[in-house]
Parts: sequence; C-alpha cells; structure tokens
Amino acid sequence: MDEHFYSVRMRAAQHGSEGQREKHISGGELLSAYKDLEKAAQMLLEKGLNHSRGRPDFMQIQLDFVEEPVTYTAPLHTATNEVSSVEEGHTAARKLLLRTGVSERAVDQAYQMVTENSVTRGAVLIDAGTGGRLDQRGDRGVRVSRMDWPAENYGRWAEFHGFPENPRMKEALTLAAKVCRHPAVTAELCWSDDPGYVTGYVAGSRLGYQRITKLKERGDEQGCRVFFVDGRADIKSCIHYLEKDPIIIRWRETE
Ligand code: WAQ
Ligand code: MG
Repeated sequence: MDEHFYSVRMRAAQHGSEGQREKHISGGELLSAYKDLEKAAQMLLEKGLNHSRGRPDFMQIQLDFVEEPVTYTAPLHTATNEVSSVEEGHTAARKLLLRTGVSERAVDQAYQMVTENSVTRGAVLIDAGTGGRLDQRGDRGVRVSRMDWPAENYGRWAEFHGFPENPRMKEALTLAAKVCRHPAVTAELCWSDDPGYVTGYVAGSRLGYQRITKLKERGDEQGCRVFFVDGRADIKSCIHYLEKDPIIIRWRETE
C-alpha cells in the first residue's frame, strides 16, 4: 500500500488583553490521507474550540505533506495504578521512573522544573542521569507530532483490553508509543493541563504505559510532560525524530 499522508497540526491560544502572556489552550496533531483531510481539520477545530482551559482567541491549523515513509509500531502494554491521593500518585510515579533507570537526581530535577517552569505547549527533555535540561526550547518545549492511531484499530484495541474509548487516552498512548520507541528515550512522565483530568502516566519501552489515577488535584491547570533521555545520545537527531518522523500505531491481537 503506497499511501501518502499529510500532517495536520492545530494550536489554540489566548492572548487576552495587550501585554498579557500568551496562554496555551490546546494543541493537536494527526496524520491523514488526502481524502480524510476535511474530517481531520474538523476534529482539530472542535478540539481547540471546546476546551476546558478556556476559549481561544487565536487558532492555527496547518497542513504539511509528509515525504518521509511511515513507520508502523505496536502500542505499549498498558496498566492502571489506582491511587487515592496525589501524594500516593507521585510516590508511584517516582518508583516507576527509577525502575526504568532514570536517576533519583533526574527525577528530583524534573519535579523541580515542572513546578518552576510553565511549559504548557510541549515537552521538556531531561538528561536521565544528571537531570540537566537537554533541549533549548525554553518555555515552548518540544512538540511531538506526525503520529496517529487509526480509529478502527484503536477501537478494537480498547474493546479487547476493556478500556472505554477515550480520545485523550488514545492520544497519550499514541504519543507515548512514538516517544518511547526511540532508543535514547528512557522514560516519560505526564499529566494533563486540563483542570478536570487528574490521571497521568509514566511510560517506557519495557515498562509500558503505566497510568496513575491521580497526579494532581482537580482544578489545577498545571500540566507536565517530561522525556528522560540518555544525555550521551545525539539530542538533535532525537528531537528531529520526535517532530518529524511519521509513526502510525497498529495493534494486532496476537502481539
Ligand atoms: N508534544 C509534546 N508535548 C505535548 C504534546 C505533544 N504533542 N501534547 C501535549 N504536550 C504537553 C503539553 O505541555 C501539555 O501541557 C501537557 O503535555 C499535557 O497535555 O487516561 O491529556 O494533552 O491514560 O493535556 C494522560 C492520561 C493525559 C490519559 C495527558 O495531556 C489516560 C493529557 P495534555
Ligand atoms: Mg491539555
């Protein structure tokens, strides 16, 4: 099958009155065949317009033809860790991160960076050993794009595993599968910036996608996305992979 894809990306923000710092509302990225572009743009438009972080006064939807060949990859194994408080959630997250080989120091640094920094659009790359910041993207971070999980295949996966279909979880699983398959990535830590969504996760290629049911209090608009990366690796090429290499998730029942 020689199908060509288009990368469709959306970004919505709120500028408010003059001089106010831009507030990120929503972003989204899909891969679409030419014939499905209208539907893809519509989906992203709806996502940006109906967001719990607020009503955007700026939105951009961009289309790019993808020249690079698409790589198909399996979703990560998924588990849910039930916790009863935010504190318990972070204890579980720390434990999981250490299990992937991230150093204690890097975990501490990540938590410090997340609380000090207001990266709300992308992810922060942190050295999994030293804890130093590896990307130079300031408060924008690195935005992973050019990934997707076709609805039909995702639907079968969700049914097989007994998960209710959840577009947010689908998106996070897709991103985590793309990110964690890069050999330089040790682990990912994430929770949403949507005030109403408190479940987050730790992911790694061997650890899988480990959901944690409470990583922040309801009402909190501070999200987090940290990629722990081997500091000895070629960071430029890792970022290029995250932003540019097209990846589609494909689940097979026998895997
Ligand atoms: N690339 C890099 N960073 C991103 C991207 C991206 N494509 N999308 C979002 N982020 C960053 C950004 O800084 C956001 O503020 C933060 O992640 C959170 O994004 O039930 O919904 O889309 O299994 O709000 C995880 C649990 C939900 C799902 C995560 O994140 C489940 C979520 P959100
Ligand atoms: Mg969000």
